[in-house]
Amino acid sequence: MSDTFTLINPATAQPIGEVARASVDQVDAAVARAVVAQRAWAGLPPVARADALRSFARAVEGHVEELAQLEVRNSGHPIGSARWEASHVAQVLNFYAGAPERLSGQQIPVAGGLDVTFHEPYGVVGVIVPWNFPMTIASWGFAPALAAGNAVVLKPAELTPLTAIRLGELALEAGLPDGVFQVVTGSGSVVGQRFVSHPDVRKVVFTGSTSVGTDVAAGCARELKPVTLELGGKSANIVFADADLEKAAASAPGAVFDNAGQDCCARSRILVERSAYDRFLELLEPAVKAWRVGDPAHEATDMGPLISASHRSTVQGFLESADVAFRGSAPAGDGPLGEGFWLPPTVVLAERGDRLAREEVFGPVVAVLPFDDEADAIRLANDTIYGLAGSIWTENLGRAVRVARGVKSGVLSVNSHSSVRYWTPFGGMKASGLGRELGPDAAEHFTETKNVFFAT
Ligand code: TAP
Repeated sequence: MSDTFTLINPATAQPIGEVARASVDQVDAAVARAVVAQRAWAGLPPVARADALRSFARAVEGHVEELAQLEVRNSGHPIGSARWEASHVAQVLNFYAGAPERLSGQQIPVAGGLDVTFHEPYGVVGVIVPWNFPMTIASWGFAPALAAGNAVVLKPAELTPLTAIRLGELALEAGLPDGVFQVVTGSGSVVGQRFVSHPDVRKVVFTGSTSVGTDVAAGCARELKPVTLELGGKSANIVFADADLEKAAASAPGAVFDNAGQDCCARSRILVERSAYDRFLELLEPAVKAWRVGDPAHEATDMGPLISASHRSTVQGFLESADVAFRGSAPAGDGPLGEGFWLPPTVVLAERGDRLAREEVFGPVVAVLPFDDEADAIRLANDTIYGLAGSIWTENLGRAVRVARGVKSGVLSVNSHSSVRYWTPFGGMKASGLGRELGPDAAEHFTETKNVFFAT
């Protein structure tokens, strides 16, 4: 096997560079460096770790444009989204820079002595991320892990390593000690698997597909190693007849076609109360047709290409026998973008039980289904193996609360499609994951509690 792999710009299908493919020995060398570096990192005063993370955040802030341009070329993200993603990484680092000084334990009343708990870092944490949001998802793992005193070895997806590599360089330039944060590029079956089996990697954070995540979890279980899993989704956008239908329809394309639908939180099912179904589709059509698909480097673009030719074929496979209601547009022909991996945003009418109503597509395809009443909406929303995100549109507060309690998803929003805020917990139920990232407690999730009793 070659020791490098070629990166492709998905908007043009042209090669943009070569990146190293690490061997098991190279992973082992990175982990060995991390073990040594972690001891010193954890031994620093908390304020020194906080300062180092703030300095890393400032370095990212100072390179937002460069990181965003890399993401445009490597991942096909529209430039506006890519700038948001790079800024988000800086915000996540700043947020968890507050954690080292707040990881306080407890003093527990006991007879005959003093009892205290300590939050101790695991040691080395392996973070494995997918190609859809290469920077942001990486930061959800590495920022709280570093804050808690761990060293991190990050494996980006083979398709999209460029921003991760740059973040590794920025960490060093910002003064993070050598070895505390390393980026190792290579395949999941070599680098990712070695994180699972290596005895000195004491925790794994995996974001990706449910099938690979299940194998990673099984491997970690054999090693008695904790694992956080952020997996697939088939989130429902539930629209009741009493909702502001104009607002719900105008915002629905952004909730599913953002990042060309390659978003674990994509609201890829729109469930509409039967009495509002026709009106909602009437309102949705112009909103989908206005969705601007094209050159990701262009400021006005809403949606770029899919990540690869093979992923586009997979998504097209879902459409073979679909009842397509309407489509948006996408670049075609022999222009500079003609060879890119384009697919127009597509709205299909589905029946309950259809593949498109239950399986994750991970592309710009949304299935619309009618429902009869509140209980039916909850039943339908829960009719998949997943439980990551979802939206509820209604003007009835009591109904919003009842439905939010009934839907088995980790992240829901009412009259909005917001899913990710670094200061609130994020993660999935059922086959969408295990554990939570982000929010006030994430740094603590990268520690083990030690209890010490002092006899007096
Ligand atoms: P996967 O194929 O599962 O890959 C994810 C990561 O795991 C990649 O870095 C991959 O490396 C690595 N990997 C592959 N095989 C591995 C193995 N045997 N052991 C350890 N690591 C391995 O997913 P994907 O196609 O990149 O991403 C799409 C999926 O991720 C979707 O299902 C999506 O819903 C999910 N996702 C979930 C979330 C959250 S937050 N819940 C966020 C984004 C995406 P290679 O690149 O080398 O294959």
